[in-house]
Amino acid sequence: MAVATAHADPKHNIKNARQAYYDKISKYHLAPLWEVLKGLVTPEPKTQMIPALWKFPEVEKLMLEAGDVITAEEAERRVLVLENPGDPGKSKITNSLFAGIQLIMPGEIAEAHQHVASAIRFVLKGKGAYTAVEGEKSSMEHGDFIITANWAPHDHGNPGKEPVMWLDVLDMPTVNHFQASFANHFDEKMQNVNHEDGDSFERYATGVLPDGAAADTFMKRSPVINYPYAKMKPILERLKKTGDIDKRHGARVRYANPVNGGPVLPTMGANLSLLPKGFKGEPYRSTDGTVFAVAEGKGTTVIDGQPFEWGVNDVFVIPPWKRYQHTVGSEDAVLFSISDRPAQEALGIWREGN
Ligand code: 1HN
Repeated sequence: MAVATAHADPKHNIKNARQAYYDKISKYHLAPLWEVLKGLVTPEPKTQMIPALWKFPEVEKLMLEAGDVITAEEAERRVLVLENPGDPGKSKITNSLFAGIQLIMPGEIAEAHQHVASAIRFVLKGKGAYTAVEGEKSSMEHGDFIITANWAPHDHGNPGKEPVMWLDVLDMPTVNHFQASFANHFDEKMQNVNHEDGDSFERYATGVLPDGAAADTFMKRSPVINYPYAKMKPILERLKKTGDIDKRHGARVRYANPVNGGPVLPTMGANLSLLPKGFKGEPYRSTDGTVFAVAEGKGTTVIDGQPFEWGVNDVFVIPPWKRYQHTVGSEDAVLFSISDRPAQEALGIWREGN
């Protein structure tokens, strides 16, 4: 009877036959696309990443405790990874980006190294530290945006009196996706400094370019090491004053490569935005997962229907294609943001919507 029942159920038979076939082809490292196709080519972006917010007062407290358990020298870089709760243990905040908070205590240095992954730093708290990038020693002030391009030698130090903390964002997951990572340590702990503080900004980002500015070198990345907050904030105020306020993003500038107007790095692009008091942003979404850091003020961002309330130096992340909307109350707020948009644009896959 059992045999007769199996024959009477053609669906059952075909299932068995298919499974036997799949088992057979797997020995040849072959697999049926038709079983997985719908999950691979999705009609809309699919992500395991979830929206998340890190409150600075909590992070700061825990970060200072790290100062007690490990020195910057032992750690190489004393960084707490901002792990996306949707994908813990991967050192990712989005699928393509790493983010972390770095602490350097008075008297410490973080030794010179270089790697293929590009980094950006957005300075959160403390005064008196510097980062030296490609021979330019740059002081770090709250809100400064500092780039460390692919293979650029860099070291940090804190000759000041206060702990200094900043946000690090790297394209490391992108580099590792391509399995193209290289890194190198130098014999000398610190670089030879041959450019004074602010040199690259003054040379390249004030309306002139050094004659014969190395066009090839700076087509893919900005020559500017530090875009100081003190120079950026007045530009946002100008936009606000003339009403140049985007309905989704507020009064926003894009950090640009002054040689060609392109993004600061080929893999990562950044913006700085002033949300004027009373701002109620229209909804927005885009395929670039975006990390925000709060430079000034407080407000609320509704992400995928969920409200996230933020204050100064908080960091939050919006995964790809999640709809979001910023609102601020009775004071202006300033938001820094960084994403993989330039990489997606270079590949022709970036999209935005509402
Ligand atoms: C790195 O080199 C730094 O140089 C910071 O400060 C964070 C995260 C992953 C890999 C390398 C730095 C990093 C990093």
